[in-house]
Amino acid sequence: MAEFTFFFNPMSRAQIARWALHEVSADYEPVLVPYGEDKPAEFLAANAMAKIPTIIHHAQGGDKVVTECAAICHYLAEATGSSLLPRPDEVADYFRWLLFGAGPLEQAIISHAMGWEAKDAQQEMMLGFGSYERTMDALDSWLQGRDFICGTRFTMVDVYVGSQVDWGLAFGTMPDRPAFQAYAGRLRARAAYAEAKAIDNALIAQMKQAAN
Ligand SMILES: N[C@@H](CCC(=O)N[C@@H](CS)C(=O)NCC(=O)O)C(=O)O
Repeated sequence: MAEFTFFFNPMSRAQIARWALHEVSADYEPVLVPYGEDKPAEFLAANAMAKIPTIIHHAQGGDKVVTECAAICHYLAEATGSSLLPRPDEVADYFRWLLFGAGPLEQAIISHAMGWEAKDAQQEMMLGFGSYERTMDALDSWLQGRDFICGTRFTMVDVYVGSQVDWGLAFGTMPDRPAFQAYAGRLRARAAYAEAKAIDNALIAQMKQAAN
């Protein structure tokens, strides 16, 4: 049995988890979860939200289920003792932006794409991301003069935050700014990014062909 079971669909956020799996050279068994009714029972038992990605780590002490892309990325680095874990001087930036990515950034991007925004200053104050513009400006200014979230070194937080930027630029849900483009360019040069993308893109092509 592989060390990790990976429930995924190539047309989903599971691409983030696959990139993380490849960054840590994980031994994993992919299990395709179709959209619609026919979801594997093992998947539904593992994740009551029925959301992908979901992983099961067949660890020595027993199976561990991990959901949420940000948690999966960090967990994989921890479980494999990866060099992509933050060093002591990177911990603050690493967790600050990992949680920023899973909270304000994701919510700002999705809300903006759905056409939802705060109606007034009172609502903006209550929204964790404030506004789309504030969120974009905060990330943009952080990336000025930095190669990666923690500075010069690529760490696992870049898989998560970087995926949001990569997807945001690809789908036009994030503004096309020089700091975002430069960051995405550095991420796309990673061997593990290319490996994971090639697998998902091939599967997407197969699925499209089968649907025609
Ligand atoms: N907060 C979750 C979101 C996962 C999510 O929404 N996945 C979508 C695909 S991108 C999904 O499983 N949709 C199927 C459904 O909701 O039934 C994460 O970060 O992993």
